[in-house]
Amino acid sequence: MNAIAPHQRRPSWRPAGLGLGLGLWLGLLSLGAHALPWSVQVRDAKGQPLADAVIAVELKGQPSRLPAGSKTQAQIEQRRRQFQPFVLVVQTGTPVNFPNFDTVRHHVYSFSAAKKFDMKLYSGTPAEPVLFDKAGVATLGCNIHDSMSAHVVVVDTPLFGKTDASGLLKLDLPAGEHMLRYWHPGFKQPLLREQALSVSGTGNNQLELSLSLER
Ligand SMILES: [Cu+2]
Repeated sequence: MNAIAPHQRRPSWRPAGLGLGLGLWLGLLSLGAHALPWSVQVRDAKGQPLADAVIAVELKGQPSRLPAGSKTQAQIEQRRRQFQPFVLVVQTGTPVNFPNFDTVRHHVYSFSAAKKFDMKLYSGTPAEPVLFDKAGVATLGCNIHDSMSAHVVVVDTPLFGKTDASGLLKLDLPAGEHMLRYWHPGFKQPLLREQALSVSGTGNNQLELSLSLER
Protein backbone atom coordinates (compact mmCIF):
# COMPACT_ATOMS: atom_id res chain seq x y z
CA MET A 1 0.00 0.00 0.00
CA ASN A 2 1.21 3.47 -0.74
CA ALA A 3 1.00 6.67 1.23
CA ILE A 4 -2.39 8.22 1.82
CA ALA A 5 -2.25 10.98 -0.74
CA PRO A 6 -4.59 13.95 -0.33
CA HIS A 7 -6.48 12.96 -3.48
CA GLN A 8 -7.44 9.62 -1.91
CA ARG A 9 -9.34 11.56 0.71
CA ARG A 10 -11.23 13.61 -1.79
CA PRO A 11 -14.95 13.67 -0.96
CA SER A 12 -16.99 11.71 -3.50
CA TRP A 13 -18.92 14.74 -4.69
CA ARG A 14 -15.87 16.56 -5.91
CA PRO A 15 -15.10 16.73 -9.64
CA ALA A 16 -13.09 13.64 -10.59
CA GLY A 17 -9.66 13.81 -12.12
CA LEU A 18 -8.88 17.21 -10.71
CA GLY A 19 -5.64 17.41 -8.78
CA LEU A 20 -6.60 20.55 -6.89
CA GLY A 21 -7.37 21.14 -3.24
CA LEU A 22 -11.00 22.04 -2.63
CA GLY A 23 -10.32 25.55 -1.40
CA LEU A 24 -8.03 26.23 -4.31
CA TRP A 25 -10.59 24.83 -6.75
CA LEU A 26 -13.32 27.08 -5.38
CA GLY A 27 -10.88 29.98 -5.53
CA LEU A 28 -10.18 29.26 -9.18
CA LEU A 29 -13.89 29.02 -9.93
CA SER A 30 -14.41 32.43 -8.43
CA LEU A 31 -11.61 33.80 -10.60
CA GLY A 32 -13.16 32.26 -13.68
CA ALA A 33 -10.01 30.21 -14.27
CA HIS A 34 -10.08 26.56 -15.18
CA ALA A 35 -7.52 23.81 -14.97
CA LEU A 36 -5.79 22.62 -18.10
CA PRO A 37 -4.10 19.29 -18.69
CA TRP A 38 -0.35 19.65 -18.21
CA SER A 39 2.38 17.04 -18.30
CA VAL A 40 6.07 16.80 -17.68
CA GLN A 41 8.50 14.21 -19.00
CA VAL A 42 11.61 13.90 -16.84
CA ARG A 43 14.83 12.34 -18.17
CA ASP A 44 18.43 12.16 -17.06
CA ALA A 45 21.29 13.69 -19.03
CA LYS A 46 21.51 10.53 -21.17
CA GLY A 47 17.82 10.68 -22.06
CA GLN A 48 16.69 7.83 -19.80
CA PRO A 49 13.28 8.35 -18.11
CA LEU A 50 13.56 9.20 -14.41
CA ALA A 51 10.98 7.80 -11.99
CA ASP A 52 10.41 9.34 -8.54
CA ALA A 53 11.17 12.89 -9.66
CA VAL A 54 9.19 15.26 -7.43
CA ILE A 55 7.34 18.05 -9.22
CA ALA A 56 5.58 20.90 -7.41
CA VAL A 57 3.89 23.95 -8.90
CA GLU A 58 3.31 27.13 -6.92
CA LEU A 59 0.52 29.03 -8.64
CA LYS A 60 1.66 32.50 -9.65
CA GLY A 61 4.72 31.78 -7.49
CA GLN A 62 2.57 32.02 -4.33
CA PRO A 63 3.60 29.53 -1.62
CA SER A 64 0.73 27.89 0.24
CA ARG A 65 0.73 25.74 3.37
CA LEU A 66 -1.87 23.15 4.25
CA PRO A 67 -4.83 25.12 5.66
CA ALA A 68 -5.30 24.89 9.43
CA GLY A 69 -7.92 22.29 10.37
CA SER A 70 -7.23 20.17 7.30
CA LYS A 71 -7.75 16.42 7.76
CA THR A 72 -5.01 15.56 5.29
CA GLN A 73 -2.39 13.14 6.55
CA ALA A 74 0.14 10.91 4.82
CA GLN A 75 2.21 7.90 5.74
CA ILE A 76 5.37 5.97 5.09
CA GLU A 77 5.03 2.30 6.01
CA GLN A 78 7.74 -0.07 7.04
CA ARG A 79 7.36 -3.46 5.40
CA ARG A 80 9.99 -6.15 4.84
CA ARG A 81 12.59 -3.78 6.28
CA GLN A 82 11.90 -1.16 3.64
CA PHE A 83 10.19 2.22 3.73
CA GLN A 84 7.22 2.47 1.38
CA PRO A 85 7.06 4.70 -0.53
CA PHE A 86 10.72 5.55 -1.09
CA VAL A 87 9.75 9.16 -1.92
CA LEU A 88 6.75 10.87 -0.31
CA VAL A 89 5.63 14.37 -1.30
CA VAL A 90 3.45 16.41 1.07
CA GLN A 91 2.30 19.99 1.38
CA THR A 92 3.94 21.99 4.18
CA GLY A 93 2.00 21.43 7.40
CA THR A 94 1.11 17.78 6.72
CA PRO A 95 1.36 15.21 9.56
CA VAL A 96 3.00 11.96 8.45
CA ASN A 97 2.50 8.59 10.16
CA PHE A 98 5.17 5.88 10.22
CA PRO A 99 3.38 2.57 10.88
CA ASN A 100 5.62 -0.48 11.28
CA PHE A 101 4.10 -3.66 9.76
CA ASP A 102 7.21 -5.74 10.39
CA THR A 103 7.71 -8.11 13.30
CA VAL A 104 11.07 -6.46 14.02
CA ARG A 105 11.23 -3.03 15.60
CA HIS A 106 12.52 0.03 13.73
CA HIS A 107 14.14 3.25 14.90
CA VAL A 108 13.25 5.96 12.37
CA TYR A 109 15.16 9.22 12.29
CA SER A 110 16.01 12.25 10.19
CA PHE A 111 18.95 14.60 10.66
CA SER A 112 17.82 16.85 7.81
CA ALA A 113 17.38 20.58 8.33
CA ALA A 114 13.85 20.39 6.89
CA LYS A 115 12.81 18.10 9.77
CA LYS A 116 14.83 16.56 12.54
CA PHE A 117 13.19 13.74 14.50
CA ASP A 118 14.02 10.50 16.23
CA MET A 119 11.49 7.74 16.92
CA LYS A 120 13.25 5.21 19.12
CA LEU A 121 12.69 1.45 18.66
CA TYR A 122 9.01 0.80 18.15
CA SER A 123 6.46 -1.67 16.86
CA GLY A 124 3.05 -0.86 15.41
CA THR A 125 1.95 2.72 14.76
CA PRO A 126 3.39 5.53 16.90
CA ALA A 127 0.61 7.49 18.63
CA GLU A 128 1.68 10.85 17.22
CA PRO A 129 2.43 11.56 13.57
CA VAL A 130 5.44 13.72 12.67
CA LEU A 131 4.47 17.21 11.50
CA PHE A 132 6.42 18.37 8.43
CA ASP A 133 6.10 22.11 8.91
CA LYS A 134 8.95 23.44 6.76
CA ALA A 135 9.51 23.14 3.01
CA GLY A 136 12.52 21.08 1.98
CA VAL A 137 13.77 17.51 1.79
CA ALA A 138 14.03 15.24 4.83
CA THR A 139 16.02 12.05 4.35
CA LEU A 140 15.01 9.22 6.66
CA GLY A 141 16.94 6.26 7.94
CA CYS A 142 16.58 3.45 10.45
CA ASN A 143 19.15 3.15 13.20
CA ILE A 144 18.91 -0.65 13.13
CA HIS A 145 18.74 -1.37 9.40
CA ASP A 146 21.29 0.65 7.44
CA SER A 147 19.77 -0.29 4.07
CA MET A 148 16.46 1.43 4.93
CA SER A 149 16.13 4.88 3.40
CA ALA A 150 13.37 7.20 2.23
CA HIS A 151 12.74 10.87 1.52
CA VAL A 152 9.91 13.20 2.53
CA VAL A 153 9.75 16.16 0.17
CA VAL A 154 7.80 19.05 1.68
CA VAL A 155 6.41 21.63 -0.73
CA ASP A 156 4.51 24.92 -0.33
CA THR A 157 1.68 23.94 -2.67
CA PRO A 158 -1.14 21.39 -2.98
CA LEU A 159 -0.20 20.90 -6.65
CA PHE A 160 2.47 18.21 -6.72
CA GLY A 161 3.27 14.69 -7.83
CA LYS A 162 5.99 12.18 -8.66
CA THR A 163 6.96 10.85 -12.06
CA ASP A 164 6.01 7.25 -12.84
CA ALA A 165 8.30 4.51 -14.20
CA SER A 166 8.25 6.17 -17.62
CA GLY A 167 9.32 9.51 -16.12
CA LEU A 168 5.90 11.04 -16.74
CA LEU A 169 3.61 13.10 -14.50
CA LYS A 170 0.28 14.70 -15.39
CA LEU A 171 -1.30 17.55 -13.44
CA ASP A 172 -4.21 19.93 -14.02
CA LEU A 173 -3.03 23.53 -13.84
CA PRO A 174 -4.64 26.90 -14.51
CA ALA A 175 -3.10 29.06 -17.21
CA GLY A 176 -0.59 31.58 -15.93
CA GLU A 177 2.98 32.23 -14.91
CA HIS A 178 3.86 29.81 -12.14
CA MET A 179 6.93 28.53 -10.31
CA LEU A 180 8.04 24.94 -10.85
CA ARG A 181 10.08 23.27 -8.13
CA TYR A 182 11.60 19.83 -8.58
CA TRP A 183 13.82 17.32 -6.89
CA HIS A 184 15.11 13.80 -7.45
CA PRO A 185 16.75 11.30 -5.04
CA GLY A 186 19.79 11.45 -7.34
CA PHE A 187 20.42 15.06 -6.27
CA LYS A 188 23.15 15.31 -3.65
CA GLN A 189 21.68 18.45 -2.10
CA PRO A 190 18.39 18.34 -0.15
CA LEU A 191 17.23 21.41 -2.07
CA LEU A 192 14.51 21.68 -4.66
CA ARG A 193 15.56 23.36 -7.88
CA GLU A 194 13.26 25.88 -9.49
CA GLN A 195 12.38 27.39 -12.80
CA ALA A 196 9.62 29.61 -14.13
CA LEU A 197 6.68 27.73 -15.64
CA SER A 198 4.30 29.23 -18.14
CA VAL A 199 0.99 27.44 -18.71
CA SER A 200 -0.80 28.55 -21.82
CA GLY A 201 -4.57 28.64 -22.11
CA THR A 202 -4.41 27.63 -25.75
CA GLY A 203 -1.13 25.83 -26.34
CA ASN A 204 0.18 22.34 -25.85
CA ASN A 205 1.28 22.22 -22.22
CA GLN A 206 3.99 19.55 -22.24
CA LEU A 207 7.30 20.17 -20.54
CA GLU A 208 10.53 18.25 -21.08
CA LEU A 209 12.83 18.36 -18.08
CA SER A 210 16.37 17.03 -18.29
CA LEU A 211 18.11 16.53 -14.95
CA SER A 212 21.83 16.18 -14.44
CA LEU A 213 22.31 13.96 -11.41
CA GLU A 214 25.47 14.20 -9.35
CA ARG A 215 26.37 10.59 -8.80
CU1 LIG B 1 14.65 -0.74 10.84
